[in-house]
Amino acid sequence: MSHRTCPTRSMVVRTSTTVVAFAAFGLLAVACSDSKSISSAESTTTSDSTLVALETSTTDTTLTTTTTAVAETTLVPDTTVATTVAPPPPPAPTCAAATAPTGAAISLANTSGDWNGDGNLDTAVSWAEPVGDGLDWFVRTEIAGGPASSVALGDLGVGFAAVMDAIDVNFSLGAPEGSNREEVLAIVGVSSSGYNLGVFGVTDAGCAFQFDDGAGAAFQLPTAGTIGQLSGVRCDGGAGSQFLVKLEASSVDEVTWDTTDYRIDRQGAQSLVLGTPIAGSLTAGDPALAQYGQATCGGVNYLDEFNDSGGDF
Ligand SMILES: [Ca+2]
Ligand SMILES: [Ca+2]
Repeated sequence: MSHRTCPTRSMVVRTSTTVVAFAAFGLLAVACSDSKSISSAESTTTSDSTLVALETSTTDTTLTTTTTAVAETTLVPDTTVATTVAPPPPPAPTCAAATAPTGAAISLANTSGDWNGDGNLDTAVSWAEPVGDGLDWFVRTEIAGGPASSVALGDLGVGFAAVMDAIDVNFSLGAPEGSNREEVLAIVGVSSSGYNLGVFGVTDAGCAFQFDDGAGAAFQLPTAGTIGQLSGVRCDGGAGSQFLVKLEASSVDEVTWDTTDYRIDRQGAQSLVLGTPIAGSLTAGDPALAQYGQATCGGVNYLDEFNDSGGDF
């Protein structure tokens, strides 16, 4: 009768899994073939242990696969966030005035330099617009990829305006990127013995301005020569700096000249002021005397009122 228990146990195994059924069937077959020497209780115990082990293994594999699928699904939203389009750049700043030469403009002069310190060359232009019997003069800067803006100089009488070149009134090696900006050196008027020079720059927004003297008037550098009186300007620098020096010389006998040098310092954003005067003396014929009646920078002699008094522009 003992062999009748075998089919019943086999049906229970098939309700679990196919794999378990085959394994269990094998075990049961062994148990049945030798049913006379092995009790049914021993056979059942062996089969149950095998079933538990196989079912546990199958369950673990299924859980692992499910966990992996969930992790992959979670990555999708992250990828979508990373491809979000960047916001548009802010609009270019606008300047208070941006007068441009009209078809009637005369006396145009041009120069170039890096006015905003971004490494790209910018331009500047000066001109006059006929107004009635007079002329209105302008200086305009144009930043490459930035704004254009103008400074109105008004009616300069018998004088005129003309941009000449790029200079730097306050270069400093190692200064923060973008803060070393070139400035515009320009004639902004004339005198009985020469010219008056002005300096223009641009603001952080790229808008043009004329440097003042720190006391409400436009900063002007006369370059002139007359009997017993010379005035000029030169660039100077050293140890990674660059600045302008205002020059004056006077003589009562045209033999011995008293000289005065003023370093020009930038004060605040838009002012140029004279530093402590340095006095000296030169004798007529000394080559160093000539620069006191000239505007020179970087080896370029822009105006020479020492050798060519009376105007050479
Ligand atoms: Ca530039
Ligand atoms: Ca500068």
